[in-house]
Amino acid sequence: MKKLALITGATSGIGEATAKLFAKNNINLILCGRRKDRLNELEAQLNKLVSVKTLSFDVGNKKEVKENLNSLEDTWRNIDILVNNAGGAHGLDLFVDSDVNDWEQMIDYNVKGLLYVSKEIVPWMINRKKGQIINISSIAGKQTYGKGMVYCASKSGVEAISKGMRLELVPHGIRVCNIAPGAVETEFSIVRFKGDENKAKNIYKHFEPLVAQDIADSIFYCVNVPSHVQIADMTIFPAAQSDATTIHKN
Ligand code: 8X3
Repeated sequence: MKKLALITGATSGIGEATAKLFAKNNINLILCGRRKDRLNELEAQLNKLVSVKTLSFDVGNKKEVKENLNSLEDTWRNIDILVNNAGGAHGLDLFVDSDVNDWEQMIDYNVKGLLYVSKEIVPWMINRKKGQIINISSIAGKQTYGKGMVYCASKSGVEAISKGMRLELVPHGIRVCNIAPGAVETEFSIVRFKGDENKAKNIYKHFEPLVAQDIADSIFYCVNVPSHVQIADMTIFPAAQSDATTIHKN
């Protein structure tokens, strides 16, 4: 029987690459994101391969999360794999210069959004006594760097949530995997720098960054290990990176 995965933040980057890879490998999909047009495009591409449902909502809005996930018919609630990927960084500034709206977005999406989505889906997994949860964290969740304090705090939150979920869900047959990427060239830095594409491009100059596909491949590896194996934590850097702020550039 085909597995079913729900992916948040499926409209771009790691979420989109994961959706495509899952579809190629016969995993049915519930794709969630804010941008309806992108969801529709992706659905049109992938429904040739697998069954696809799209839900357009904002993970930071608890009412929207509840309503959308509870609109799923019973068969779509048999979710085998939840990929909590939605989130991002807003701003790269000293705390004293940083914008309160940026903090709120990062905490609302990266922490509260992940919790809102999981709160609806985890009970369905508990009922089925199985499931896999992949939380997309960041090296920023393991190492705090200057000008990234609130982003790092939000991703430290993801790390704590992954550990807490594992403690509570392992007895229910649910495996929890935390994936912490380093520098991945996606829309991540464009969003962080509020649309400044040059500034974003500079981050990835003079070394070969990861691409979304690299993380999708890692996610796919984690969901395909035998059922007695649980990849608890995976940190993935480009070959040129050695910690959050150390990148060997040519
Ligand atoms: C993305 C990687 O290094 O900007 O989470 O924190 S980093």
